[in-house]
This record gives sequence, C-alpha cells and structure tokens, in this order.
Amino acid sequence: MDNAGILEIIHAQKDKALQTAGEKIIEGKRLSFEDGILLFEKGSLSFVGALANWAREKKHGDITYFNRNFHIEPTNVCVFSCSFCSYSRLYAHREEGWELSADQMMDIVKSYDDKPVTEVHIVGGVHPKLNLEFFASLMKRIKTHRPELHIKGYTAVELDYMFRKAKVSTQEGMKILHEAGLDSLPGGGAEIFHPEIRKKICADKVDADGWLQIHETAHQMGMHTNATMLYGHIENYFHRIDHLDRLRKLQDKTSGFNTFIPLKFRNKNNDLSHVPESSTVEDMRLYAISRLYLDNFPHLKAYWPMLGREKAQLSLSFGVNDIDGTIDDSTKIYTMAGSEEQSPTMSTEQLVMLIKQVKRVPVERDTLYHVIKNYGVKNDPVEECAL
Ligand code: V47
Ligand code: SF4
Repeated sequence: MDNAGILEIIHAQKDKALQTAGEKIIEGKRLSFEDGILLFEKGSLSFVGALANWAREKKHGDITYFNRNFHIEPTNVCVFSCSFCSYSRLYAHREEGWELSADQMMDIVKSYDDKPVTEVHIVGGVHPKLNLEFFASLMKRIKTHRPELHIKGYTAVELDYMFRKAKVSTQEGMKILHEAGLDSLPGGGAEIFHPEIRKKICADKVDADGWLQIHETAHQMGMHTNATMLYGHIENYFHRIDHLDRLRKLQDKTSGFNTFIPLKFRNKNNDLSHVPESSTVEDMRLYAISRLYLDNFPHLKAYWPMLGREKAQLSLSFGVNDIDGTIDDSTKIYTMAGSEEQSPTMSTEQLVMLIKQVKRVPVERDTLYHVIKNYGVKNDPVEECAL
C-alpha cells in the first residue's frame, strides 16, 4: 500500500488518539509506551493490520524469509517447572523424558550430511548434570564435522544455569561457547519479563535483567540473537508493552537482535491448561502491534510449528516477514503443548508454495539473513499445492 492509501485509512479513523498514533508511524516517529497500550486496547485488526503491513512493506517489500534448519533437543529433563511448559520432566522423573548423549546428537548432525541445511537450532530443558564443558565440547565436535553449519543454541535460561554452575561470569562463559563454535542465541526463555507475571509462571529461572544481560553480552561479542515473548496466558496489555519496551531499549543500545518471535501459548498438558488460548484475531493484532512498536527490529517471525501453517500465511499480512524453516520434525516443544502441527516438517517446495499462495516473495536466507536464493523470479507462476 502506498502512503496515500495508508493516510486515507488513518484519517478515516474516528478515535483521535489512534489517528495521532497512526500519523506518528507514517512520519517515522516512535510510538510511546502509552501508544502501545492504546493500540492494544482500541486498535481494530484492520487498523493495526494496515499500519503493520505498510511498515513491513516499507522495510522488506513482499520478501518473506525462510531457512533450512533442524533442531536438536538434547533433553527435556529440567530443574525448573514453568507452569506453561508441557515438555519438561523433573530429574526425579527422568525415566519419562529423554537425555541424548553427545554421540547421539552427533548422529543427528551427521544424518543431515547430504542435505543443504544451513542452521542447527539447539534448545532443551535445563538438565542438572549437563554442564558448560559438555556443551562446549559438543560445539567443537559439530564445527569439526561441518564447519559451515551455523549453530544457534541455548536460551538465556540454559546459559544462566550453565554459567552459574561452572562459576564463570557471563562474559567468560559466552567466550568459551563462542570460541567452541556457538554462533548465535535463539530467543527463548524470555516469556514475560514483568516480575508480576514472571513470578507466577516461571519464578525460579533467570529474571528479565539476567535474560537481557546475557543477550547484551552476546551482542557485545559480535553475536546476533533473537527475542521471544510467550503471550496469551495470564499477562495483560501492560505486561506485553513492558516486554516489548525492554527489548526495544536494549536494541537501541546494541542493535544485536535480528528477529522478534511472538510465541502463542498452547494449553495442552500443562499447569495452565485451564487458560483458553488466544483467538486468531488477537494473534494477528499482536503481530501487528509488535511490528509497529519494535521499530528497531529488522525481522518479525511467525513460528509455523507453533502457530500452524494457515495462520502463519495470514500473519504475512500483519507485519510478519519470516516464517522460520523446514524444521524436519525435529522439535517436540509445541507438539507436546497441543499445536495442530503434530509432525512439523515442510520441504523447501512447500515453504515456497506457502509463501507464494499469499502473493509474497519467498527468499531462502541463512541465520544472519544473507540471501541464499530468491524464489521471486519474474514470470515464475504461482502454483497451487495442497499443503
Ligand atoms: O522459552 C514453552 C516456549 C520457548 C510453551 O530464536 C511455549 O529462532 C507456547 O524460544 N506454548 C522455546 N510456547 C522455543 C523458542 C524458539 C522457537 C522458535 C524459534 C526460536 C528462535 C526460538 O518455547 C520457551 C517458551 O517460551 N514454550 N512451552 C507452550 N505451552
Ligand atoms: Fe524447563 Fe524451559 Fe520448560 Fe521452563 S520452559 S520447564 S525452563 S524446559
């Protein structure tokens, strides 16, 4: 949509405060904390959606990124018991879970030897017996075997535990892992930063300042990281904007975040199962407002194994410009929490079709958003395919 089109939508807006917020966006001015709350309280899906789509197209046009990746989940044994988690098992019940040895994880890496994947995403529970030395040695083995494979690994929650146990500072611990081969950090473990909610859903794990400090340290060392927000449970609009605001502030300081990934709370098999899941309209409004509030984040990702394929397609009109990767059925976090994607795998062709079906341009990227292949070649017909 061009500027005239979006201005028409803004001027047709009857609520004056919303109109002013819309004008700020078009003029390249930053939304205040109060603007963010206002958009959540009063912004219709069509209003915030049109603005977010305008902002997305201004930054990226129709380009929609994906990558070829797989996950390794070393264990689901965890010292913590977050109330939203369907995946973890306490050490006392570890026979119900899994613990992969370094050799088993290397076998997973080797099983991709003939596949053109560019990223391995390593994330799991916080196992009391797996330590910094173990994971540094795993990094070295992966890099020796396949040096060009980008390792995106360990949430700030896993790192905080690992570093404290090894009695090293964040700087020292991060340096050890980075030198061993860790390339970037995923965005997990952020949940909701505000202590009012954090103490109710994940009281014991690293707090907001600790999470942000780990990411800041990674940024200072030249590593890029992602950020997430687990939404749609017991938080309210204030907590969401507070979360986005803390991320925006750190990004102003470091520019180290690549991508923001809202994670929709799924309510099967966990202690928050009584909380209904958010509606699709709320999901799309959240994507849109995230795009608008996080004006300094280059990318907004819809993680399709959690959201489902059709909603991921829809999100591409509400600010999203990335839908993660092929995954290859290598993650259990969302299948165990009730996602409709019970075996999350998409071939590159399916991802390309998914994006083309909603008239966007698929671009395969690596983890750091270097273009590997642009599938938007002129005259390439948009084919239909049953997904
Ligand atoms: O931190 C756990 C979330 C996260 C549930 O950086 C749940 O590219 C919804 O961070 N419902 C881990 N979410 C996964 C993660 C991630 C995923 C994809 C891409 C990237 C990236 C990072 O999963 C946890 C937590 O917020 N989670 N349980 C649940 N029931
Ligand atoms: Fe453990 Fe992560 Fe699950 Fe919390 S969300 S219980 S830290 S695996």
